[in-house]
Amino acid sequence: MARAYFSHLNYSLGDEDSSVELHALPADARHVVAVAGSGGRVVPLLARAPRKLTCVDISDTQLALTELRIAALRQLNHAEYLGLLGYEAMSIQRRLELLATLPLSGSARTALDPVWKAVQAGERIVYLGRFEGMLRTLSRFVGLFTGQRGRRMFDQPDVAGQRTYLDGGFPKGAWKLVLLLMGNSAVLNSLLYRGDFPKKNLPGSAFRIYWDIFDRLFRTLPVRSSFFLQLVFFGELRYPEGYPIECDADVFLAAQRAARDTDIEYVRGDIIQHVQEQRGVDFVSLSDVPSFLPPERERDFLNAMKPGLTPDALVVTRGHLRVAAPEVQGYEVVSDGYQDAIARERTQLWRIHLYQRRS
Ligand SMILES: C[S@+](CC[C@H](N)C(=O)[O-])C[C@H]1O[C@@H](n2cnc3c(N)ncnc32)[C@H](O)[C@@H]1O
Repeated sequence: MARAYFSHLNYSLGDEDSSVELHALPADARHVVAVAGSGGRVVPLLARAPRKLTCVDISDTQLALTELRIAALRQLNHAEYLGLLGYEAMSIQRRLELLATLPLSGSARTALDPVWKAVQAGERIVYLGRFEGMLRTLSRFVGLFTGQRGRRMFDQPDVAGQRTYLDGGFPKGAWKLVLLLMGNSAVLNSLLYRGDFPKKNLPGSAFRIYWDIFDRLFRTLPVRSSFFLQLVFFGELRYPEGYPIECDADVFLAAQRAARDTDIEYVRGDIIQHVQEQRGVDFVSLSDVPSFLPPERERDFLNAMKPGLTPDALVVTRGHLRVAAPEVQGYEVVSDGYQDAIARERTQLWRIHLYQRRS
């Protein structure tokens, strides 16, 4: 396991649109177990009011940031939540006042000390992670290479306009250079993973995979609606219609109501092992954890979790350049039933799979 990589604040906003997991999660779930990450991928799940939510991560810092988000969700109104996290403008003074009111565990407070300092220095929480820093660096290259003609994609009136612009004014040659850079895993490695990048197993070059991802985004989704595209082109979020789903007012309010009743636990450790030790888990959101597991575990993680799951539990996985192909005995692969939600996912970075336990 890539311990060194995962021991700092790696994600503060992330690169997943959790609308797929939210769509797949039934309203009557008893126990949801989810990889914490920044917490932004977990908060929306509360909108379905599960009886219990366990946030699991091998990183104290990621768990602490998740605890902060959930404390903020319980305590703050929507505008305060967006301001505190840095989606919207807010004075440093006000952010510090709000932070001071949040009831956090001692360990979360300690782990988040650097976050406090960054907020004091005027930084925004959602951009503090290493991954978000990497995207900001990338956006500078994108700006350098594609300039105003690249950003003009965001001025197109609709998806049809984007398609016309893509085949007309968009600087395709410069864009190709950017993707060659992005597709070069040595560059990504040094920027983000410091050598712990999971080994790609999808067929085709990384360049081709990125080319297809962005082509799909430009041709099928309003570009302003994708926080990922905004980060790539501007290094920050400029259009609220593309904020991640935790910011959606309806999702926020439903999650807030539930957060006050749901039994929420934070567990440091391996999520596969944690599920295995439970009984009655009916939904597992694994993100791309399987891609980081040792080969044998990557193959048998579905088997390993069986003792912890209810007879029809749902497991959701994501894979980027590396996609796990687990043994599925005792499960039905139900991904096809979710293709519409997967096609609407606003980053398009992921191969998303859903497995339903069948006994
Ligand atoms: C794999 S997820 C991906 C993050 C994501 N793309 C996002 O948008 O936030 C990253 C989180 O998984 C955690 N992690 C990695 N392997 C894990 C494991 N075996 N069990 C629990 N958490 C794990 C990491 O510490 C990190 O916070």
